[in-house]
Amino acid sequence: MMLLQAPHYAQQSMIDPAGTKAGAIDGFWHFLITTSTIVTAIVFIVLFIALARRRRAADPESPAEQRSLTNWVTASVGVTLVIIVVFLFMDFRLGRAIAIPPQRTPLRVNVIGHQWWWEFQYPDSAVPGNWITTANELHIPVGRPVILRMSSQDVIHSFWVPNLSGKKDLIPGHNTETWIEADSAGIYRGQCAEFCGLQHAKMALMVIAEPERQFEQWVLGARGAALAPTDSTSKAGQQVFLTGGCSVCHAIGGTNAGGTVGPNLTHFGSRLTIAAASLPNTKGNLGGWIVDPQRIKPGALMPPNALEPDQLNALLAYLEGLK
Ligand code: HEC
Ligand SMILES: [Cu+2]
Repeated sequence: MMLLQAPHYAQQSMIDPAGTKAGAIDGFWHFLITTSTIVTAIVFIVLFIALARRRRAADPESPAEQRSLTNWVTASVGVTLVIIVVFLFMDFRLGRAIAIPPQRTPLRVNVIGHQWWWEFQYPDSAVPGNWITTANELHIPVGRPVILRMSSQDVIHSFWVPNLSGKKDLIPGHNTETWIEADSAGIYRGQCAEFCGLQHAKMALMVIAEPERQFEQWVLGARGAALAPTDSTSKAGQQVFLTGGCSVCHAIGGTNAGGTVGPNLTHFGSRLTIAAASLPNTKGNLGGWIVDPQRIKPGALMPPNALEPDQLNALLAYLEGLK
């Protein structure tokens, strides 16, 4: 996949943190793994020593031997308890520490879960209605906390971008909140982490973290309506889109397509992937998707489309041109 070779593309991993929050979780995870490994090693060493000694002991049933065994067991249970209480205490402390985002002007984004894709809205407090609505790719500025206000349109989903943050559920009819922050620019893959139906596995997302200036530029572009098509092929493609039923489910800013069942396609041409990071956004993949989404994502809530080859070509030119 071309995307995997893009500069700064981070492999989805919780032990390769790229933000303070993920870093704290990673640190704790390493502490748990190290402690558990040491304990396991000690248990095995003691087990082998005990096996060897048992054969040599003169009288294993003697009161002295029994007392010694009781002491060993009591001590081990005591140490285990202490370790578990320390784990518990550290876990609570970490949970509290990462619950509240750093006190710096945060960016606020609404996240809405759908079967099986992600909707992102950037509210604009200065000009209400001047919102950005996009899908499956969450653009954020580097070094600034991003507060995500989450809900779901259908079933429970869970937002998880391992390199940036732990999981948080998206619950229908109930808002939840979490925050993320990226320390360095890059593309971080995320994944729905709560089984949500047939295509749960293909409900991924990309977080695109850019330096503040680049992010502001993206905002300016994303806020605008889609550029009107200029060449005749794209113009024909727009007609196919507007008359072919696509606009019942999809919105494109600046046209009268206002559907909200599927992802907003206003700037679709600038997305890296299609169908919740199922495939790279290439003309070939897009054509395959439009003709038969069920081949790529069986059960996806988009019907197949029987289009004449020239209709399809025009439609592809139009959609890929929506930068
Ligand atoms: C019944 C509603 C419906 C209709 C009609 C429909 N779509 Fe979709 N479309 C969806 C849904 C839902 C998704 C998200 C599927 C997923 O990722 O699971 C989607 C996804 C897409 C995507 C990928 C978007 C992204 O950002 O990943 C494109 C492109 C697209 N549709 C184009 C079209 C075109 C072109 C037409 C008309 C020929 C069309 N759709 C008709 C519901 C619909
Ligand atoms: Cu899911």
